[in-house]
Amino acid sequence: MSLAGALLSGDVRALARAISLAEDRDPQATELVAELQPHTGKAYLVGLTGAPGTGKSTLADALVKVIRDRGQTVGVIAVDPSSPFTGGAVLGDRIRMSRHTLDRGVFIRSMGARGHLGGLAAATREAIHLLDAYGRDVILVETVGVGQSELEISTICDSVTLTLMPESGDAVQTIKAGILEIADIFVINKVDLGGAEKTRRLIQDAMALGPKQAWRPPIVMVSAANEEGIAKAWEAILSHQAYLKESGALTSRRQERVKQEVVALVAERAREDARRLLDGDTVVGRRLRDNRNGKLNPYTLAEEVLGERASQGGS
Ligand SMILES: Nc1nc2c(ncn2[C@@H]2O[C@H](COP(=O)(O)OP(=O)(O)O)[C@@H](O)[C@H]2O)c(=O)[nH]1
Ligand SMILES: [Mg+2]
Repeated sequence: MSLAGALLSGDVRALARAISLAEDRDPQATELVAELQPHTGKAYLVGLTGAPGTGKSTLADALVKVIRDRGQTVGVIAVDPSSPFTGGAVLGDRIRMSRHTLDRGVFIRSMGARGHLGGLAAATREAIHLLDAYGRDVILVETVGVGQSELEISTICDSVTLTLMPESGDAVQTIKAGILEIADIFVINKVDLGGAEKTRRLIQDAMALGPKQAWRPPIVMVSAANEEGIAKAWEAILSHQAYLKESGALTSRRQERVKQEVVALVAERAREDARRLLDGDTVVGRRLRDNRNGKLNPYTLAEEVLGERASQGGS
């Protein structure tokens, strides 16, 4: 059976293999995703963001239980740019998540960059499509919790939670960094440690200063490790989903996502073409290598690459 056929029939090894191809940025993965496209669009995508250590993995684990109790299947992708099988945090995740290993309704995978820096977002997108085609009802995407990935995640997912913890200063940092805007739901974790109320007020005050929005992100207080408040957190995500559907924002969000994805795919292809043209036996490649005095203008060369690429029919 083809890999696509096996994946659609529910073969979990086919799914794992396909995700590995995506991780390796193997063109086969992109072809596979394109082939599976008609089978996607059914999963609900939830992004879990927040600084490292705030409890995203613990929250993911607790959410998996709630989602499974409600009879839905779930896939978890933990995005970690370091190698997928090194690093204490990821190891910790795997031990924690191991309570779900016998449940066929749960699939958990951490995604590494595998040396393809910059390819992680593309690999993550492909993994999401693969899990979607595989038939998962819900896909949780845990980010590594720094910078760019936080902003990208909001374009990849339908609903985004931002996890904060009390007294860590990360709430203040988050507000300063302008990351507040990506949150559809705020999750204040580790309420068992105390000080959560202060964090809640910080967030509330910061939101009051911001522009009025049709969706007011709720603030949910949880203790993920003690599995307290998790059902409430899931309810908040579901209310956001209902809001997106009723307001039509789900359609526009997904359109925006397709647009971003097209831009990313075109950029990835163009980057490869540029390297190939510059490394190859081409006019522009020779000009680059013949350059002895270091006076070549990269802007001019870029124009030449684009021109040469167009004259070759674009690929
Ligand atoms: N006290 C307390 N600790 C928690 C809670 N949730 C998670 N932790 C701990 O916080 C640490 C970081 O959690 P983790 O889920 O790995 O955070 P991540 O880096 O955001 O994925 C771990 O040691 C967890 O056991 C909680 O509700 N209360
Ligand atoms: Mg984690």
